[in-house]
Amino acid sequence: MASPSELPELPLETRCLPFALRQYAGFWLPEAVLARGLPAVRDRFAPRLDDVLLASFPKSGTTWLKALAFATARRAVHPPSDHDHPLRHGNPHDLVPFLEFGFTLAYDADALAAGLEALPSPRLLATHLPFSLLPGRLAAAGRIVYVCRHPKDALVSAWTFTRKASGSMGVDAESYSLREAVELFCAGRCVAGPQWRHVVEYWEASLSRRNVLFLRYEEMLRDPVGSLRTMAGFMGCAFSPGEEERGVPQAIVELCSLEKQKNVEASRDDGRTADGIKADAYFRKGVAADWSSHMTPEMGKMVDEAVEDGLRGSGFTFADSTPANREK
Ligand code: PAP
Repeated sequence: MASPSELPELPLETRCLPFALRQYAGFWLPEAVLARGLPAVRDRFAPRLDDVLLASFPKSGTTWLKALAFATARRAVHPPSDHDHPLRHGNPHDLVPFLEFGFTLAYDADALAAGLEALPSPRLLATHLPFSLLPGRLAAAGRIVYVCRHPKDALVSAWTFTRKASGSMGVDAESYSLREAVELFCAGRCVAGPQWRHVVEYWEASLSRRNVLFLRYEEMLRDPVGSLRTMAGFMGCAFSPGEEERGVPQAIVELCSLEKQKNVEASRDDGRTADGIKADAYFRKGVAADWSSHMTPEMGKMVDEAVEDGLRGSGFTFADSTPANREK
């Protein structure tokens, strides 16, 4: 476990905006997360058996997953048709906190730990941490829902987000090119990278543990209601026949749709999340295979080759992400 005194010894990457990264236990993580977030998650956070942890590599569908999980878990108190539903006013990131980023940014870590402790069960929490860096109790206790996305789309989504939101993070990303982002991604030098390793760890965990559900963003786009039913069952709050009859799963999918969410007042114009990040940067196109509108075929090939290399021997394959498959 990295301690602040060891940090200067760890390999450093400063070209991947918006964060300075350090390589730790095989992954590149924001320096600040290693210094404050990860140690606090390990030392100050007490997992519960009924916690639901939403996990992902960045830009893989986290915001959507947070909205769906919140709307599903809290539907008795906040029916999706409710005009005053929290998802009609707030950003999903403010309803489901990131553990490691919360502790990284917390002014008072003790107060944050106490706030998490005071949350009613089942708590909904999120993380971009790799499975192997979750505290043992967190990996073993609770239910983990992981969402995976095709690497080229996650990469393009991260690059566009960085350019749009970096100002609100105090970073100038004007000249950060896609080519540079591609090269760094292929070397695994991106937030929580290598991406393929992040994915394979959770995928393997989902094969051997009943407390890990592995979802794919592309499959969620293809069948949102079916994916939501799977998730609700896994979270221990399956839809009843009566709810199915009343169309509750469809209403939740509608409430959480990209179109609805990007038009929520808090996520429009210059709205910010509680962390101060430009909220509309979390909502863009939300489709599969958009990488082809940004990358040259050569960049696409570079990523494919790096991913193929990284996946060799794992048995894992990503969804088809050729543009021709976009609408299937
Ligand atoms: P995060 O890792 O910073 O939390 P995350 O939500 O995982 O970001 O990824 C953002 C992507 O999810 C964006 O994809 P794009 O750039 O390719 O468009 C965003 O548009 C998409 N997204 C956000 N909300 C939704 C939603 N409700 N439905 C579908 N996709 C969504």
